[in-house]
Amino acid sequence: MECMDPEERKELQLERLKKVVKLAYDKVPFYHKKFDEIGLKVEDIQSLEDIQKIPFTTKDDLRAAYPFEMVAVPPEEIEEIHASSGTTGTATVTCYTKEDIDIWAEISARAIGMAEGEKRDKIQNCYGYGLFTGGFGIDHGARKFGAAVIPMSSGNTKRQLEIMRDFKPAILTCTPSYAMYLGEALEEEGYGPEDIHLKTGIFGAEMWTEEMRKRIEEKLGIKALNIYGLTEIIGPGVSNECLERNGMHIQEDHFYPEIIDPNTLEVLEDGKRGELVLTCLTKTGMPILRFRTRDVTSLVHGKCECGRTTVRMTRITGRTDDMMKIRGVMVFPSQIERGLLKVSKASPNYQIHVTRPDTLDELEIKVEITPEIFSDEMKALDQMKYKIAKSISKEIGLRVDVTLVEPGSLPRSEGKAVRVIDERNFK
Ligand code: DLL
Repeated sequence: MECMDPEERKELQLERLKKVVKLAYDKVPFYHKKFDEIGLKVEDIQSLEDIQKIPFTTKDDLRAAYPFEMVAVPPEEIEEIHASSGTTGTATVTCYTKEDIDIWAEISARAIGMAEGEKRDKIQNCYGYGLFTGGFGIDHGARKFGAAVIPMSSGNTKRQLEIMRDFKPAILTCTPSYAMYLGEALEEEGYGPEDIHLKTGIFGAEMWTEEMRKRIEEKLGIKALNIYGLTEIIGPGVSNECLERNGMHIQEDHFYPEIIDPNTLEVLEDGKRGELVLTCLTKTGMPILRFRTRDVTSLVHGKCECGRTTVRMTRITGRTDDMMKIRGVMVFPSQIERGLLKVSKASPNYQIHVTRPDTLDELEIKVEITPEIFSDEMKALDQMKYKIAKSISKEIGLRVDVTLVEPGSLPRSEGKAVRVIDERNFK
């Protein structure tokens, strides 16, 4: 599949697209209504280009369908359920049939194959096991591949390092920031790459950079590969880098990618950067057509040195909405504002700063103090700071640092306020 003639693959994609469009129209009221509203018939999809006639699906559509309204099969056919890492009220749910799990296992196994996996290998899987798709996605893939999975889940770094030295895993799977942290912790314990046996790492679920890749590779003595995926589509493995580390191969027999201009919503020509839109061609539990991922990337066609013919997507450099992923948790600025303004007398003039001083994300909220409080004593200021931090943490589920700044000191804007300064530099 990965090396097949691209023209033949297109035929397969079209055949699968027609089938999934019919399933979505017949079984999911949301799609039925959307098609009827614009007079679109299932038979109108006769070529891959016809996909552009289909309306987009957004995260809000999926939220509105919470929890199971997008499901296309009877409940007894659902085998596994996952949800996005959104905090209160923002989760999107994905339901998998047995066949969907097989597809997920297959693409995740391909990711392991791309990472030089061999059947005798052990995989230390430090993605979280739970509603998050990371842990189970890699787990399903490792089993399908025939490698041994060490289901560590995230956290407990000391134990992770012990297992890494004693069990001698060949492949590490976790977020890039945790890989970096593990590398540093290994060094602090007085060990180096020569004391472990890793050859590759499959890292994703958050934005990272080439600089970060170099540092991880040095610290752990491995080749670090990028893996992309999202709950709404399936989970990790929608695309993955091969050893060439030259873009992530999209598993095109299962997912049809398009790049759109997020403003005009026009499909862009090959090579242009824009928002990735994905259609699941084979998933039946919850068929998803033209999902706006909000992730910014570009597509690269043509054969890769590795021999695979699947289209590659370049590193994600940003999002077209305001969602931030901080320490793996989805955070919207609106949640921060809500938390801030729940505190009486807190000023609505604020700015969100996200940094990654070392390996972990830090979140700082700068809040202007109102003139009344400004003249107050230190104790009152400290209390204000504490209340704001607590209220925001409650809203987003993450610890935040609050800095109170002088009234009028934050920049004002005549158009949209610049609320978020993300200094993590993913470009
Ligand atoms: O993060 C699935 C996953 C697990 C991918 C393990 C890779 C490894 P969600 O929690 O639904 O699913 O978050 C999906 O995370 O839309 C991107 O914004 C971001 N993301 C995922 N992979 C990458 C990556 C999982 N390699 C959202 N580079 C996506 C940049 C990524 N961003």
